[in-house]
Amino acid sequence: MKKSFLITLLFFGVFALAQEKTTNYVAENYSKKEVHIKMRDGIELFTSIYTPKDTSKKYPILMQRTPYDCAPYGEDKFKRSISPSETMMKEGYIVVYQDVRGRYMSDGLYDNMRPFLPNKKNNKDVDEASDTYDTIDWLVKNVNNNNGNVGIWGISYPGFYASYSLLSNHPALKAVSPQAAISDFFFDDFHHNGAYLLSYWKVTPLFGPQKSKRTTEDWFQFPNIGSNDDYQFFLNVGPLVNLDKYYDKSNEFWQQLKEHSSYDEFWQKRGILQHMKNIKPAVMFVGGWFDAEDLYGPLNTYATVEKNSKNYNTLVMGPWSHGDWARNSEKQVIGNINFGDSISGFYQKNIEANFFRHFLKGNGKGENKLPEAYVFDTGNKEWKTYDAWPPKNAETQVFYLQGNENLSRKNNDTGFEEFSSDPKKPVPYSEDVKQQGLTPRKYMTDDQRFAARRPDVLVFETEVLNDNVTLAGDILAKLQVSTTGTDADWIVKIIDVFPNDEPETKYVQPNLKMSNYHLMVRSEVMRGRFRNSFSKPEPFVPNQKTAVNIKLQDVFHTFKKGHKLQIQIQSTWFPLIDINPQTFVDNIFYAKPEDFKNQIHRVYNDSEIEIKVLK
Ligand code: PG9
Repeated sequence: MKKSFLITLLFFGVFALAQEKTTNYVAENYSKKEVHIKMRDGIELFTSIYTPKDTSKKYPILMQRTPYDCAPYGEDKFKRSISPSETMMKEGYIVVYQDVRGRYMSDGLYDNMRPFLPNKKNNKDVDEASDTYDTIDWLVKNVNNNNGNVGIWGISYPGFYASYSLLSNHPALKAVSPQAAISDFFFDDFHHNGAYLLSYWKVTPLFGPQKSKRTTEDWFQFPNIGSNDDYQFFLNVGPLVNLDKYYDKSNEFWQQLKEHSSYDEFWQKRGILQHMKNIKPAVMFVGGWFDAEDLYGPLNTYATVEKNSKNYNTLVMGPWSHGDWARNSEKQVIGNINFGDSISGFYQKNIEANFFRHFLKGNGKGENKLPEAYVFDTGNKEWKTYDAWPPKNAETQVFYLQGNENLSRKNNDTGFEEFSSDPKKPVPYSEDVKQQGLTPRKYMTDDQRFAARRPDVLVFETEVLNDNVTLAGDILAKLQVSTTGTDADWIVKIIDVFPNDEPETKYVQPNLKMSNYHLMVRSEVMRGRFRNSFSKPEPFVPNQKTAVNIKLQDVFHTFKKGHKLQIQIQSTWFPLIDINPQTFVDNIFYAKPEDFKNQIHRVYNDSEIEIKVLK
């Protein structure tokens, strides 16, 4: 099996396989051309163009720009499915796929999250926006039977290029759907609030070495760690620098990750949010409430465009993990939880196809009856629509982390809870011994009982709820902490505790029961050194009470009557993220074995959890 197909399979799950049945449809109904389009600096980008054989009408162009190949290559070989969905494939569009600069059959050098150049001076000043402009310009002038309107969509890294396309300012670009769109690698994918995602280490080669020529084959190798026990492998490795033996200097990305451990100019100039203003095309951001890879991106890019632009800008958030909405699964199951039937199909037919049809084939005036926010309540398991996100009637409420594991609206206790945090026995992020793919996925809805029963995880819980409580929007953990050390990570988990009589289902893994299931609804880490600034890390003063604020990404979840709301606080989360030595060092990637020290951490009872509750 071709490695890039394996990569697609890993990132987008069975989606690629499940399309077997539509293999003939594309070949029977579309013709295919492959071209190398010359950019303004002379570099040529490989572009694959699928055009409906029915030439009785003109079609808009739908494009995806990707770092993950445009396979199969060859004008006589056809993708199993094209377009964002089967619905749109059968409706008929001219569908275009392009290898971005420096990838596979395109020329030039790759630059991870290539920085946008706002003030281009000449044709040598190129970026993904200029490449998109030059590509669109060539397509509308050279592809037969197009109606002059262009749409762009993409999931994940292709989602980043979709967001980026909004900066091209080509007049033919009318509708863009960035989906699970990366916005900034310091907060999406490879880092969360400065903590390095060790769980991504195996995938580093994907963006590591530069290719030397046009190729339809992968030019990188994933490491063989010789073990299926991720926790033990990474614990045995110890300090991150010991991983160097797997990646040589040609793996540029591994060197960049090690050299830029703070939010320095390297990462800052690669973030796209700073440029998301005065956007003209219609935009529909899509994401999954349980997307382990890119949750920060869609939510924050949508909010930034909403704040800085007057264009048609909408949000769809479903009960999905990474890319689920593009699959044809009848049941929407993530780990142990089934969120319902035909959820992706509903989205594809009634939301996504409507968006593109209206702006690329219709009058494009925005009267397509789609709401500002189409969001799925992951507790009640139902779609809701709002004219704003977060909803205008969401009210801020505060809970306090009180004594006796009490999560209370009252702040009576003036003490603290404390635990010993041992780098040699970090809290596992999952009970699963091996991560299922090259990137984390299932843990987002995993049961958290295993953690609640550890002495190095603090638990705070409400009484059994007398009424439903619907959280809608972000969550702010305003922790008051101290440590005997000079650095520490702080992880906050929001958990829906099911009642003991919760009905069992066939989806729950054999060693678990739905009775008393501790469903993780949201989680986030703050690497404590970055509590005041992501670019200027600061040590803790030992034993000094210190504020650490952690914003957890939005949720839309009803905690039902009979359930409990639980908060867990811990300082290791392994090997999802790397281990903080708990001694302040310049760069954790170069920490030495003697820096890793057991420390006593305290969480004071006046710490607050600020939630947004739907009235
Ligand atoms: N955002 C996803 C990813 C990026 C980089 C490495 C691994 C995964 C994605 O593009 O699927």
